[in-house]
Order: sequence, then structure tokens, then C-alpha cells
Amino acid sequence: MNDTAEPETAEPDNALHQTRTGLDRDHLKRAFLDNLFYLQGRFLEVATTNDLYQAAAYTVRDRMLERWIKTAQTYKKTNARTVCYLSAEFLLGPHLVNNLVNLGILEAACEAGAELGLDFDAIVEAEEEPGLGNGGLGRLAACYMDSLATLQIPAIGYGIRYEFGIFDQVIVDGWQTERGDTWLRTGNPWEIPRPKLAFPVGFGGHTEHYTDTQGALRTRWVPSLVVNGVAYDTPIMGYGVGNVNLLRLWKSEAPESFDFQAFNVGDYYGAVHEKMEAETISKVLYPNDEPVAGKELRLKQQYFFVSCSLQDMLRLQLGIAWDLDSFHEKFAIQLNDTHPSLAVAELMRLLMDEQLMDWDQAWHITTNACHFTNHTLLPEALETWSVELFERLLPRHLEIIYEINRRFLDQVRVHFFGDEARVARMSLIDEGGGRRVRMANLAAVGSKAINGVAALHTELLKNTVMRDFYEMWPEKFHNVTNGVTPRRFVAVSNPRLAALITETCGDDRWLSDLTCLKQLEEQAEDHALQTAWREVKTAAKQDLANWLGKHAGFTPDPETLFDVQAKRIHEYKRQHLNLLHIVWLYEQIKQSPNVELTPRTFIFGGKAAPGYFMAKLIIKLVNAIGEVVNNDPQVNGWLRVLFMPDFNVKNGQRLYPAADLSEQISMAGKEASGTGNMKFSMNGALTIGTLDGANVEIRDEVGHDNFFLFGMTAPEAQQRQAEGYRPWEVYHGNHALKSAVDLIASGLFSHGDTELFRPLTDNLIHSDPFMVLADFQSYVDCQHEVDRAYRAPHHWHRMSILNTARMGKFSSDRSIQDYVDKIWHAAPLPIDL
Ligand code: M8P
Repeated sequence: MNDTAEPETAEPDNALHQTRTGLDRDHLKRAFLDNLFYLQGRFLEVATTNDLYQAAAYTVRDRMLERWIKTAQTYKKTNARTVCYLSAEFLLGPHLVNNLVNLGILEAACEAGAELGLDFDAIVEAEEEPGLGNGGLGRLAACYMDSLATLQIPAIGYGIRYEFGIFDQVIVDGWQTERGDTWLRTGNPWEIPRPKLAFPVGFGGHTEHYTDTQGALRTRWVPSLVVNGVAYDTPIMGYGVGNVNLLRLWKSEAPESFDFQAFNVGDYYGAVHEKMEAETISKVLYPNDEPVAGKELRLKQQYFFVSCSLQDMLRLQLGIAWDLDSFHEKFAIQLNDTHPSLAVAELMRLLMDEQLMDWDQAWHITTNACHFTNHTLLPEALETWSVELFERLLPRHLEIIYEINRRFLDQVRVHFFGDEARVARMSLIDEGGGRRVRMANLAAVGSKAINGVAALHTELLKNTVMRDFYEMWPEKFHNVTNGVTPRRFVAVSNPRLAALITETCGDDRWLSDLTCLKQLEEQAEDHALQTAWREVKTAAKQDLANWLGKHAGFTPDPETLFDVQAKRIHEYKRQHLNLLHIVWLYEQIKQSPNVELTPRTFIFGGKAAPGYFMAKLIIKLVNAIGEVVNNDPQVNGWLRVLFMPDFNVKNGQRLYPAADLSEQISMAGKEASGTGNMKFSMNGALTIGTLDGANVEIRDEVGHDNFFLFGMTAPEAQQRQAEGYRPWEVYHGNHALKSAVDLIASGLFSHGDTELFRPLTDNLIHSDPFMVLADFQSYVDCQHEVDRAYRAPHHWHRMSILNTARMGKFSSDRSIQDYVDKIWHAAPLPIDL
């Protein structure tokens, strides 16, 4: 455990060393061939694409390591305040091109590849992405790691090294099926295992109380099972700077001595079984983006990575200071949703039980170190765990939570005298039904700051799920609107657009200050720019079309409007609203073949949680409609419907550049922020959307004339539900809507089977919890406006340019700067190159 964060090599500085650090084409070539030979044991003529990829990856990694060491040394020397971003998910996406861009050597690498006669694109394609997240929340964590390094803020990301990330989605007969993700099969050149940097993590057992030598009452936890968390480090390169931060992911293992202990007493099977149990903890990512009741292993995962991370922070602090009094000055801990909120109880335990601190000081440190981000208002996504499970798995933490709660509720009673209903709502324990621990309340009580992820979301948070907390501590609440990194989502994914922007703006400063895109505004009317803009978009559409031709059954026509909805499949995101519009269009064309329409290709992408029946049925419906529409010669000059399989970061990078229209059509008040909305808009897609999440701010930025708005507002939706929403009345009152729903129910898209989609149509007519029917007419009317606008190309391209030009606010650099200013109060620490 004496291993430190920084690798321990001296700094060689001679010509030979250049092979490992030189950034020019010739050094890259030499290094690549060396790595191919010495690491893969191959030479060019016999190397597989994977060999070439591995050699390329090591060549790039070598160039990062020198900066990484320098960064770690500087951070340590200056004892800088360090942001620790705790997240159960980091959805990183492929590393290779991203690191080339951030190092500023993409061009040199392409040239080196060309001179060696290599197919650069094929090498890039060979990378398996680490899919260690479900969707927006995990991808946000990855964007934030990129921006922290770019803004030169000392930071460590802490999470879990899942052996199996999010499943691969394969469509069979129109249905989603899941395949295990084997991203580690060919090795991971980007990570550095640190087998000596490991921490014990206990589970189960009991607690014992004793009096220490000073006469103080103390508690000792005696767990019944101990596993080891081993560190795996991935360097995170900032863009255009020398800073390389650290992503430290924990893998669970049985302690070395483990099996022998049991073997000695003759329980061989038990020993092997427990070893397996230890390794299970980091085995697989839960593929849900909401809690599934009773998943004990998930609570184990959460505690496992939180405990390892906090022990690591304590180790780092004790390596530079005599005591832990200033722990909260050294570290700003950010809890990415409630998944790491056990950190509050675990830090208290470590400080009191292991470091022998008293309650008040431990509480002072904990509540000044922790900060909490809430990402969702959906009641079903708020995490709670049964007290019974806690008692069994984390008995000491339950004691601590009870004590936090006792002290906290005393405060509540002083603040809101006589309001016992409020006390019950704010309690860390939900006493209704089976007793449960409320993780959001634990995070809120234990944190110095609480933030929402978009302006509307933060307001709703303050007025609904966290209202009581807001009324008690208004000063704790902040908004930090999400952002995405323009390095990955423009420079890496859309190099043609990046080149055009750089050419138009005169330099590439926009990549580190996205507000520079404003310069494009002056030329939004310019026909030359519009023409170039259109050519870039069409080329991206052609690339996507070619890919879809290989992977999704047919090649769409790049001359049609590409209308894209790509995100997790969820009823609140309303993919079925999109589908109702498509069915309505289909009927229009069938009834009057001369109807004036803009030819469109509708592209869907997204994974459904494996146990979420309705989401899987929606995927089936997309494919079923596609099968009919795409095979009907009467309509398929106007209308095509495609499902892009296996939407992940890599495939997202193919989609964002190629979209003309971005579908952001969630029921108002349900999507906390959204980040896909930003990625599309940055790449020049126009948005059709509701006033939900960050759409509100996107529309304000790009201009109301350059955004297709429809649907109820959040207060309108709320009011309508309060008055008693009756979807069947909407259904019977709107002929177009009724015939679209009826056509789905008729079996036309299911080979005559009138039962297949009934759960969906019945749900819409009789319950419609996300008010799809209520927004249908407004959506169809708005889509009509989209059609008209697309038929005026200059107008459309002007709007498209303005969308990109005005996206400066949605860089994750701005988000991170907001966190730094409002919440972390950290300072940049530049690393000289
Ligand atoms: C919640 C979980 C709850 C229990 C168990 C597992 C879970 C996994 C994920 C989530 C979760 O909240 N997921 C989200 S929140 N996914 C998202 O995309 C959300 O966060 C994004 C980043 O802030 C927002 O842009 C999205 O609007 C929001 O839905």
C-alpha cells in the first residue's frame, strides 16, 4: 500500500528517448514499429488490425505518460486542492483519436500511418469502447474528466472497472437482444494496473463497542467478508495543455491469503466460492437507468468503490500532511447522483473508527468535503435501500446513518417547530411500509452543496423532490447546466466540420473556448459558407448511409432529411410520439400520393433496459413500421424508417454529424437536462423539442426562431394532470391521432397480429402517463413547419449555422468552470510542457 499515485520513473532526456515522446511524424513512425515489434511481437507484413491498433495505442500512451508523471509530481509538490469525482459510471468512448486530438498530433499520426501504408480508419475502428455506463449520466462524467484536465484543475475520477460494461445490442426479428460486452478481451492498452495499490473493503458481520485508552467510547466493525479493491489507472489528457489527470477504477479481488485460510480448515469449496463472490462485485454494470428492487449486489458495488476511493484519499492526505484536519480543504468530493452517497457514512466511519476522530470534527470535515448532484426527478429513480439489507451488509453504516438522522431531525424540529409531517418527509429513513434508507436525503444532509443539471431541473428540484431541504438550506442549492466536450463531439466525430469552423474563424481557439463560435454568426447569411456547410453535412450523411448500409439493412438517401432520435428507450422520452407522427405521415401518403412532403429518413437508436418490456416493445414497433414503410414503393420515396443497432459512444459519433433534425421530445418536466440535444446542435442539427431540461436554455441561446418548439410546458402538464387527464377523450377527439393509433392496433405492422402492440396502444389510450396524446397535434403541426423550413435551403442552412455558432454555453468547459466557481473553489494548476 506504499504505492503512490504517480509512476516512479526518472525523466530521461536524450535523443533515444524521443522515440517514446517525440510528436513529429518520423518519431511516431519509429515508435509505432518498435511497439508493434516489442509489445505485440509482430512486424507489419503479418500484423492483424488489432496488433496495429495496440501498437498505435501504446505509441500514443507513451506520449501521455511523461506529462502524466510531471502532472502528478507538480500536484503533489504544490498540495493543490483536488476534485474527486465519484461516479458509478464513466462512459468514456474510444480513446485513440480523442487522445491524438488532445495531444495535437492527429495530423502527424495520419501522415505516419499513410507513409507506412496503413489504413488509419480501420485501425481506429478496431478499438472496443469501454462502455462503463448506461447513458447520459455516465457520459457526462467522461465529458467532465476531459474538461477538468483541459481547464488544468487537479482531479481524480473514481469509479468501478466493470469487467462487462453495457451490453451489446443485437436486433433479432425486430426485437432487442443482449450480448455480453467483452471489451477487455483483447486487452486494454490505456489502463495501468496498480496491483500494490489495493484497499480492504468489509461486508456484513457485527459491531463492537469499547472504551479506548483515552476513555472515549468507540466502535469497531468486525465484517464477515473482506474483499480487496485494486486500482486501475487511466490517464486523462487535457486538450492543448500539459495536464494529464487520473481516472482510477477499482476491480474487486479476493485478498491473497483468502483461499488458504479456508483451505486449511478443510472447506475448499467454501473458499473458492467466496473468492468468486469477491470477484463478482466489479463483474458487471447494471444495465438499468433506474433502481431495480432488492439488488443487493448493486449496493455492494456502490459501497465497494466509495470505500476504496475514500481510503485512497486518506492515504494521499496522510502522505502530505501530519493529520486529516484539513482533508476538506485538500479534497472537493463530487457525488454523481446518489449512487456514491454512502460516501457520507463511510467517511464518517473512517474518520471516527479508524482515525479516532470525534463526531463533531468528522462531521465538519465530511459536510465540507462532499457535494451532491441530482440528475433526475422521476420518483421511481430515487434510490432507497431497505433497512434490513443495510443491517445485514453494512451494520456500522446503518448505526452512523441513524445517528446522523437523530441529530439532523433535531435541527429540523428547531427549524420547523411542530411540523412533524415535514420531519417524516425529511428523515433519512422512510418509515412507510418496509423501512428504507433514502439515499438522496443522506447525500443532501451530508453535503455542502446540492445542484441540479439544468435551470428548469434545478427549479423543479427546489419545488418538488427537494423542497423541504431547499426551505431549510436555500443557500446550499445551485444550478450547473450540463455541457459536453467539443473535442470529442465535434473535433473527433466531425473532422470536416471542425476544419470548416477553423477555416471560417481563422484559428482553432474555439476548441478551448467554445464561445468563439459566435464568430460564425457574421457569416451565417454568406452563400459560400452555406454551400460549404451543406457539403460538410451531406458528406457526413453519406458516411452514415454507408455504415447503415452495412449494419442496418439498407442505405438511406443522403438527399433526404435525416431526422434522428438517439437516446435510451424510455416512455418519458416518448419515442412513440415520434412513431405516431411517422404512422400519420404514412397514412397521408397512402391516402393522397400527391401530398406535399419533404422526403425524410427517420433514424432511431438506443438501448432498452433488458427488463423494461414497454421499451423493448417500442424498439419492436420501430422495426415493424420500418419493415412495412421501407418495403412499400408507394411511400418509400418519401419515408424511410431505420433502427441503428447498438447505440453507444462510437455509434453516436457517426450519428451527430449526420443529423439534420434532432428529436428532443420528452414530456416537459421529465428530462433533467439531456446532453444529446447539445451534441446534435453543436453539429448543426436543428432541434424539434419541448420546453424540457436544457432544451429551454438551448432555445434561448440559439434564438427562438431557430428552434422548433411544441407541446405543453411543465406547469401546463402538471396542471392538466392535476385536473384529471383523460387520454381517451383526446384519442376520440382527434381523427388523425385516432387513426394512427388504430393503424398500429390493426395489425398492419405486425403481420395481422392485433395483440402484439396492444400493451402500447392500450396504455396510450387508457393511461398515457407521459401525455403523448396530449402533445400529438402540436407535434404534428410543428413537424409541418420543419418540412417547410427544410424546403428553403438557405433559410435552413442559416439556422443550422446559427445553432452551431450559439452553442458556446454548452461546452463542458463552461460547466466545469461553474462547478469551480460556485461549488469547488479549486484553482487551475498549469503544467509546463
Ligand atoms: C439512475 C439509477 C438509479 C438506480 C440505479 C441505477 C441508475 C442508473 C442511472 C440513473 C440515472 O439517473 N441516469 C440518468 S440521469 N441518465 C441520464 O441521462 C440523466 O443524467 C443526465 C446527465 O445529467 C441528464 O442529461 C439526463 O436528463 C438524465 O436523465
